[in-house]
Amino acid sequence: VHAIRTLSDQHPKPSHIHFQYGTAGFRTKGDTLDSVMFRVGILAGLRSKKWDGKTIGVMVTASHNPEPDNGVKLVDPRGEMLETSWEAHATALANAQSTDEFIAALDTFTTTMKIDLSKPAKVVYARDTRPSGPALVAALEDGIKAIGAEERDAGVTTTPVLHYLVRAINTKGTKEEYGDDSEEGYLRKLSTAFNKLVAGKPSIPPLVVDCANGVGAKLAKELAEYLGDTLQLIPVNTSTTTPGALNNACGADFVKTQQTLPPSLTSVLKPGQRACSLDGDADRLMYYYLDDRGQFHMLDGDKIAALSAAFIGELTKSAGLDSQIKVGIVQTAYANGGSTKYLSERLPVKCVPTGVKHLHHAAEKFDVGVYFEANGHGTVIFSPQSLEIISAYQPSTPAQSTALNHLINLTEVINQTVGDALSDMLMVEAVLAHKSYSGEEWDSLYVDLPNRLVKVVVADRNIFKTEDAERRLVSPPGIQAKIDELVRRYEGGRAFVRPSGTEDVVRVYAEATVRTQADELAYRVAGLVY
Ligand code: 16G
Ligand code: ZN
Repeated sequence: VHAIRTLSDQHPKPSHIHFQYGTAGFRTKGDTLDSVMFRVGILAGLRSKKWDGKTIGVMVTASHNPEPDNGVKLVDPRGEMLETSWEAHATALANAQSTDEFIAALDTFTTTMKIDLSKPAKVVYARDTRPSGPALVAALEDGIKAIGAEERDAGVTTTPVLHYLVRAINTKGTKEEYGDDSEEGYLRKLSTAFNKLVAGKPSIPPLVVDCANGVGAKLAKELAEYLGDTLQLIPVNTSTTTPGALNNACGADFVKTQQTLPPSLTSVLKPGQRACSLDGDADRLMYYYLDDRGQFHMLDGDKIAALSAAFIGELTKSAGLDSQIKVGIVQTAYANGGSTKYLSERLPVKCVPTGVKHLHHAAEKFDVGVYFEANGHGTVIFSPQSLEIISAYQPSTPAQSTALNHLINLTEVINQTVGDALSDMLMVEAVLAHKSYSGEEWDSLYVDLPNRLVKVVVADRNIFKTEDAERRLVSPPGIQAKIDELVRRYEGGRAFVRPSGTEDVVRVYAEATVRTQADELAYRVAGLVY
């Protein structure tokens, strides 16, 4: 307690701020997060003790948000996001005003959670390229020190690498070993599986990778070396030290929200060529291509889900495993209606509230769960049982054997802990190579309905409550009936309103068969909540 008290005094909580551990952990202006980092260090240590000394991860990043923002989130022992019930504890600890209050809150917490303080604790942490990162990591280290946990600094790396490391460390030497617990181990695992997947396929055209001027640039360059000639990566927007460059007019979020090519790529990308954008911490991926006339076409998370789910379904069938391994899809309300229609005609589709934890948990209920948010965050997870079935399976024909090997390599190329832009990119390229698809052919799996997303600043977003996976508003009363009434007037109309989990706004989404109608519907629904 003495160490905690002394160090806590050095990391005072700013008096005017209320912190909240939300869908993306704590996230706000980087220069207000010092006390939060210190306390998260302690919390990570306690979480590790609760898990009997298993390694807990801490990622310092604000992802696609502007450069001055920063944030922090915890990673559980299997490389997954922090268990939901601890989010409220994190929030409570972060908001204790004085050192005395903080220590009292810690005391209550460890007692009610029955945390045995004599247990060992291990924490591994990493940060993205934000300028506020080093100081925040120093505060985090003070917290880790204060609770007496063993620390491992994974340096500057992507969010998915940190998730990978946590799983790799905790499975080391077990029969579930996930890979070597290093960045090299990660790169080797992904590239080896990818090279096997595309061996013998026609050569893949070079791929432009927009790195959002973030940490993905470092990993993309390293990955390029591991891939060698199999897939030539052309990383662009790699200025990780230029002030203000991060996520600015580039990156996955820019592409998704603006539905346009990053201006920095206009001179790089040629008609017919495809490219992809990562976000600031490389856990989101957006694809796009220019058609022969130079027209931009976006291939978002829904398109990635459609492409990969179909391929995995075909492989399980060719391997003779389709009766034992069922593929399912998880989406959110933001999934384009075109994708939901296409997918639900082929596979079971579940809709859940926004945020990776919801998608991930729903995906775990399938043998193979393919989950993607439209914004490009997602992955594919194989249940432990299906992994066992796959590894024990004896194919009876050469064709079955080939399909089985592809399936095994896919499980290795995919980072199953969390959405991972580089891993997803390799999965997409492998599928495209197998199907001999161009961007255009991939795009034509189904047609996206025109859609519009608007944000509305309201006095209090907390009065907005939703149901049915955020597709309907229950509060304030009366609004949903008016939305229904509006939607009926538009062909192919669909619209919903939900409070943002990361910004102090309410979001409105609308789609319709015709572009102008989607826009009009969005603005009229926005008018209802304003
Ligand atoms: C967070 C979520 C992301 C979601 C977004 C929605 C994680 C790791 N990230 O960034 O999945 O799409 O929030 O933001 O869960 P919103 O609530 O502001 O619309
Ligand atoms: Zn991100």
